[in-house]
Amino acid sequence: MRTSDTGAGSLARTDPEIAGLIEAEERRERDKVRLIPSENYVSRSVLEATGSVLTNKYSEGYPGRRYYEGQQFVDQVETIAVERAKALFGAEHANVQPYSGSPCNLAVYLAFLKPGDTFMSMELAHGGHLSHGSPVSITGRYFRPVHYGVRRDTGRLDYDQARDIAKRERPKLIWAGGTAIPRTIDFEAFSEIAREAGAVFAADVAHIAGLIAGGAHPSPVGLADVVTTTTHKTLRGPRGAMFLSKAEHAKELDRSVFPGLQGGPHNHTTAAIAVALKEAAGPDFPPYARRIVENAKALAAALLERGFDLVSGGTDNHLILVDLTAKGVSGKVAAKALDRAGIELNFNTVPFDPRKPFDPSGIRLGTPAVSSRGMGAGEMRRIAGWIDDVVSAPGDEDLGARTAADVAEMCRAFPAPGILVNDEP
Ligand code: DSN
Repeated sequence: MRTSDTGAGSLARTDPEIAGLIEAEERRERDKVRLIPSENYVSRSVLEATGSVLTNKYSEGYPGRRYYEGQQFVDQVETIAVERAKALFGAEHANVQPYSGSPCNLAVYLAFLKPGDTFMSMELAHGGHLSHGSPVSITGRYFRPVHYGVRRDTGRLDYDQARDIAKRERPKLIWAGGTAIPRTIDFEAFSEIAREAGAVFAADVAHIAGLIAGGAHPSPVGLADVVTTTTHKTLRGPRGAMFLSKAEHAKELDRSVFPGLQGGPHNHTTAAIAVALKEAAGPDFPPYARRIVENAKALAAALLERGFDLVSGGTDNHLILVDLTAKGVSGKVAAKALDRAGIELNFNTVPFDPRKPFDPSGIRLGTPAVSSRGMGAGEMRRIAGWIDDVVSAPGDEDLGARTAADVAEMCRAFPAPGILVNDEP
């Protein structure tokens, strides 16, 4: 017998308000060109695992060493996820329990540093991440960050500066990676800098993990002592995180995640990570990773043709950072106008930005989600044209509405993975 909260469509019956909002979000994701470089579309299989009964289960500890009974299936799920992560990235050790990217990075600090210790990372305003020592993050308050950045003349990462700072400051830990880096990261160079400084080398590959898995970006695995990543960006899994490490650091890092920072892992997320890792090991994944980069290059070229100023002059990966100063419009004004026009991206600081982070000079965009829909170079050129039109007249509401309709029309030809809602008769 069915009760009121079981069976297909139960959410629509028990909580139509939330069900309606989820359906509205599905339509929004279906009808928009989504260019936020840290976002994507997961498969229906990943969504199913995320929405499973595994959310009911507590399992503090690690497979075979839990503090609660009833782990017959959860242990298998986590072991499969760990083994798939190790195999996909060629790592000696993996841990899939961190709740998300910042807690995962915090585990690295807990394993290797004491409060007040010095570490080195990329300056947030140059493309780093909050958890790499921003003054508003616990990582900047409890430890002592020193930062490298990009060169003013090229917009590219300044490895000489990083080496000089490492020699001078002798950080205990060095981070490579960030959230707004449009160029290939030279992990060999960072490994050498860390070795010279006697520092632990940590690579945060959250943005590019899917490119690495698909062979479209060099891997730091084997060079770095620990590699952290979220699982929901280019890797196209659920919201979560994991780290990969050398075997010698496994114990300390595992202990930092549990019991150091977390209680029970989110087993529904672990299962979905396992599913995503299986997808990432499949034959469709390398072409998807290559398409992301090809699309980013096509979009960058079309924006350059239209006079946009791209930080570093272009892109090698999934991400484009545009400095709108010469266009006479702020990043925030442009991002909001583009969102009304059906093109979703985010405002972003650019290196040496004279404006404040909440209304900076740039916009950040990327191609993971549009590539997951199967869009290609022709669509990238259309998107660049729409961006140009809207950024040139951000206050023109008719233009915004017309563009949004054109965007939705184009999107209809490219079904979004995981999205079931369909208004077609
Ligand atoms: N918030 C993520 C991004 O958008 O890059 C990083 O954590």
